[in-house]
Amino acid sequence: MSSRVLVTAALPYANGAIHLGHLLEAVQTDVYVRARKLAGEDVVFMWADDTHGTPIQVRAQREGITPEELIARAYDEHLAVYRDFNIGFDIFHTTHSDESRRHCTAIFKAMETKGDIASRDVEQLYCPHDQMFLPDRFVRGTCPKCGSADQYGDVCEKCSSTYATTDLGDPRCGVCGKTPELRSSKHLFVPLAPHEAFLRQWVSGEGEEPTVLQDSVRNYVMSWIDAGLRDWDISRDAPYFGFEIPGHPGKYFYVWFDAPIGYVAATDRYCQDTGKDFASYWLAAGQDTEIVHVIGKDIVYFHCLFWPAMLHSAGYTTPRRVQVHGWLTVNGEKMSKTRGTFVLARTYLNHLPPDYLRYYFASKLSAGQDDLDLSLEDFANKVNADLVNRCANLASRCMKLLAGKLDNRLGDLDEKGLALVEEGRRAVAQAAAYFREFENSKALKLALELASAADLYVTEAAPWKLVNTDAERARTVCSVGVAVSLFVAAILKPVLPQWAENVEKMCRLERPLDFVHPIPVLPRGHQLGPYIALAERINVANLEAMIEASKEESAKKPSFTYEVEPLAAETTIDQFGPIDMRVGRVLVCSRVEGSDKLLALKIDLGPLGVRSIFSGIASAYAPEDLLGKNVVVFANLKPRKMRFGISEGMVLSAAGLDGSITVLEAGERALPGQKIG
Ligand code: 2FM
Ligand code: ZN
Repeated sequence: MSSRVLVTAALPYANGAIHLGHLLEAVQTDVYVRARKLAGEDVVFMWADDTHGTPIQVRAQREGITPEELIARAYDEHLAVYRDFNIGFDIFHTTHSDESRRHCTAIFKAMETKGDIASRDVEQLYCPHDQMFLPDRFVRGTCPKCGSADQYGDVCEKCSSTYATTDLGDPRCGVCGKTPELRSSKHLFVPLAPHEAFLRQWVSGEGEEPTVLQDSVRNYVMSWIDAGLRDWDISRDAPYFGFEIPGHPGKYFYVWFDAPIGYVAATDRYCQDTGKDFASYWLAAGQDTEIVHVIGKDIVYFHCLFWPAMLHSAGYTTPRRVQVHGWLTVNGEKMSKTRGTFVLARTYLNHLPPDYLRYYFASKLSAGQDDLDLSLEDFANKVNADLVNRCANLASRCMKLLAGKLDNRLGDLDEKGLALVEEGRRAVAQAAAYFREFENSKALKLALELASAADLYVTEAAPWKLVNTDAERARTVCSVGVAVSLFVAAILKPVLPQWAENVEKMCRLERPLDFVHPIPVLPRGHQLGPYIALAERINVANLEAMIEASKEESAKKPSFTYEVEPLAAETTIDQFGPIDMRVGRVLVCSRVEGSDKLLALKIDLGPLGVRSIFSGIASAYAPEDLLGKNVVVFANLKPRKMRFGISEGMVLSAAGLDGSITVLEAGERALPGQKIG
C-alpha cells in the first residue's frame, strides 16, 4: 500500500460536449478511486478541463466570442454533467489557470537549464488571410502518396499514410479555404533521444508490481522507442490560445505540453484548498507516492513517452501506472450521429438514470484495452436482469416482508445463512482486490453470484408462505436476505454509491460500508428503517427516446454569427431555364493594368470554345490561385464592352455582406463546357 495515491483521467477538451465515450473513462477512473478509498487508502482524483490550442481559438472566433468565454462555458457544462453522473473527483480544475502557468514555467525552465530544450527553424504553412501558422489538422490537400483529395495535413484517411503537412498537394487553409504559403519560424523542441535509457527503464517497469503498463501497451511503446525517438516540437507561434513561453516572446506552449501539466496544476490548487502537501505528490522522488493515469489508447504516445520524459527531466514524480482502455462502440459500431448513437452525456441524463450506465460500463470493463460495446438491447437486459431482478429483488422482497408482517425487526441467521455470510466476506475481499486491478467485471460478477445464491435460498424457503405458519422461520429467512444484501451493496458501492447508501440507511448501519471493517451481521431484534427502492426496470421507450433526441441534437443547426442577404421571392424553374451555366476551366488569369478590382481570365468551355472574361475578384484572389480550376460560368450572358476589352460571360462567386468573395468551383471531375443545372 502506497502512502499516497494520485489518480487522473484524461482531461476533456473544452472544445466539445461530454459524450458517452468520455463517460466510459470517467466511470472507470471513478470506480477505481472509490474502491481504493473504500480500502482505506489515501487516494485523490485530480482532474481538469484541457483548454488551449488552435481548435478552441478558431471555434471561439467562429462563434464571435473570446476563447476565455468559450472555455468558461465548457467548464460549467463539463463540471455539471460529471457531477450529475456522480463522478467523485476531488477537484475539477482548468489548464487556463495560474497554477498551470506556474508549473509550465517551472517545468520548462528546469528542462531548459538541464539542456533538454533545443531550437531550430521550421518551415510551416502559413495562412496570410487568417494570419496564422496552420497546425496539421487545419490544412486540407491532396495526399502525396495515393493522390486522394481533401486529406488532413498529417495523415491520409484513404491510404493511412502519414506525411509532413508541407508535402500535401494543393494545400488549403482549413479555416478559410485559401492557399497557404510556406514560412519559416523558430521552434522549440524536446529531444527525446537523450531520455532513451530512462524511458526504457520506465516503460519496462522493472521491479514494479503491478507493472507500469499493460503488456500489450508496453510492447508497442517499446517498439516506438526501438524505431528511434524523435524531437518533439513544443512551441507554436502567435496567435495561439495558451501560455507564452517565458524567455521566448511570440512563442506559445503547444497544447499537448501544457495539458498533462494540468494534472499537476489541479493538485497544486487542491493542496492550496485543503492544506495538503503538494510536494509530497509531484516532487516526491524516492518517496512512496503512486501516480496513476487512466487514458484512452489514442493518447498513449503523449503519456508514455513525452510526459514521463518531461517529468523526469524537470525532477517531478514520474507516473507509477498508466492504465489504457479501448474505445466505446454503440450497437457494435463507431458512434454515429445519423444513427443517433453519438449520445451526449446530457442527452442520456435527460432520459435515463446515471447509475444504469455506471453499472453497465463497470460490468463490462476489464483491465485490458479491448473496445467496449454498449449494445442498447444488452444494456436494458443486463440492468433489468442483474440489478433489478437479482440484486434489488433480494433486498426488496426480504425487507418488504419484514416491514409488512414482521414489525421490521431482524432475527437470527440459520446455518445456511451463516455460510452465505462467510461467502460474502470472501467475495468482498476478492472484489476489493479485483477493483484495485481495474478488473471491474470480475468484481461485479462476485456480487451477482452472491445475490443469486441468496435469492435461491429465499425462493426455496418461500418466507411469504412461512410467515403465516412459522413467523420466526420467515424472519430468519428474510434476515439472511438482508445480511447478504449488505455484502452485495459493499461490492456494488464503488460503482453505485447511492445504492449502497440506501442499503446503509435501510439497515440503520452504525458506519458506512467499506472494504476495511468487517461487514456486520445485524443482531436479532435490530430494527430496520423504511424501505427505499433500489432500482427500477429500464423502460425501452426511454432508450428509444434518447436515440431520437440524439439524432435531433446532431441535426441541430449551429448558430451563426454572420448574416447573409435575405432570400429572394419564390420563383419557378422556367425562370432558371434561359440562364445557361457551364463548367469552365481557367486557362489564363492575370491582373488588369489600371484596375484594382478586375482579373482578366481566359476560360475554356471545351467544345464551346475559349472565352475572355473580366471578373471583379482581384481583392480576394491572386491570379495563380485560380489557374487550372474548374469554375462556374454564366455562359449565354450578352457580351459586354468594358474599358479594358469585351467580357464574354460571368464567373459565379459567393459574396459575403462583409465584402468577401469566394469563386464557385465546379470540382475536379467536371469537364469544360458541361451544362450546369
Ligand atoms: O485527447 C484529449 O481529449 C486531450 N484533451 C486529453 C488530454 S489528457 C492530459 F494530457 F491532459
Ligand atoms: Zn486561412
